[in-house]
Amino acid sequence: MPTYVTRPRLPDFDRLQGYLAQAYDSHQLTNNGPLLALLTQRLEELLGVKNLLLVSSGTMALQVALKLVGVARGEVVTTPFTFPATSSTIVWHGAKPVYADILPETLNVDPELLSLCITDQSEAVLVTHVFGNSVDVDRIEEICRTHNLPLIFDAAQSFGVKVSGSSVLNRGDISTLSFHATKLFHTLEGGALVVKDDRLFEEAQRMINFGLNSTGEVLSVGINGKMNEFEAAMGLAVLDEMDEITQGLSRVYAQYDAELNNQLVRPKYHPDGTRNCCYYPVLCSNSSVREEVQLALESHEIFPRRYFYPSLDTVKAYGGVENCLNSRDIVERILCLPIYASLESAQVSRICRLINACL
Ligand code: T4K
Repeated sequence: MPTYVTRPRLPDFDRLQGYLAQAYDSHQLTNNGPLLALLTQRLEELLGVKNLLLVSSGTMALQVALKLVGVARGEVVTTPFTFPATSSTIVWHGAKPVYADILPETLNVDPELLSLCITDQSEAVLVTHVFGNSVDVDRIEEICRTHNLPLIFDAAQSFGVKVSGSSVLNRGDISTLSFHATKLFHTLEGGALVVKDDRLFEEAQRMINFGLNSTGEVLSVGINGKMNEFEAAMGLAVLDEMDEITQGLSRVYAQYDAELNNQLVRPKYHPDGTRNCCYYPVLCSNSSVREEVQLALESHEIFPRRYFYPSLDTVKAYGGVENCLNSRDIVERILCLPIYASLESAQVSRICRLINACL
């Protein structure tokens, strides 16, 4: 059986059925149903946040976030090393992504380069906590305050991550999350926004429901970005198993740390940040070694992924300037190894042996 980079969690079927039965009984399938309300409450408690709004995907969360802070046709300063959704959302809004290169040690955006990218055309900053490794939140917040720019964090990969003892989702103006099936916590498809400002949060609630208020009046331009009750049911069932999931991920992560050859560089994590162990990225010394490792694993039906590839400053469709040398170097050398809670220790050891033999 092939081993992929991840394996979506399928929660206990009876547990899931218990939640689904509630939707069958109530006939409330979407539009702010009781399962959605319960999931929202449990997530806010677990993550230590307020103003969490569940939506239909991580990409929808980004779309809504940019709209909320008024991004229109100007520039958004962002990172080239992230999943395409981050950049794509900017271009979708008719704005222009301006790429600040990354720090090769952390794979996160370089705050000082980010500061240099700000112009009088800038409308917002949108950066990703890559692989759940928190960016230098203090410095980036300071830069955005100085320039009076809204700050959005793409926290799609940061479920449960803390910085200096509290949730990283509380930083900046808005954080967005992905609850796609491949994430450690998921709702099949889904996502969320965490919005600092109460007024903006109310606007977000309207925005994902066609711009309607509670009495059905159209107050603003909106979209349908809602999560439905079946997705919320899946979220609740996965949430019930969260301890087992995080323990399993930590176990696999620690085993890679212990058994992989130290020639493979691992990113440096935020000094005051926690990790959620959702990804295990390794950096080979050059692209030939990366290719050799990848082929060796694939010949045994083990499929690591080139997250992220390509460097987004090189994507013609996004119209950015190709100036991010660090990011373009990293995308040639990086591989994300398989990691999920049910990945067996024997298979992790096998993966490590195959990789170590290439080095
Ligand atoms: N921002 C960031 C930083 C993100 O990482 C993402 C998403 C987003 C924004 C956007 O959020 P969403 O709109 O997606 O909620 C996957 C996910 O689809 C994507 O959500 C995720 N990031 C990205 C990092 O990974 P692909 O194209 O690599 O997915 P795929 O289908 O190749 O799946 C990876 C492996 O997982 C497969 O090789 C096999 C396994 N798999 C996958 C699925 C879907 C299964 O075994 N079963 C499945 O059902 O993007």
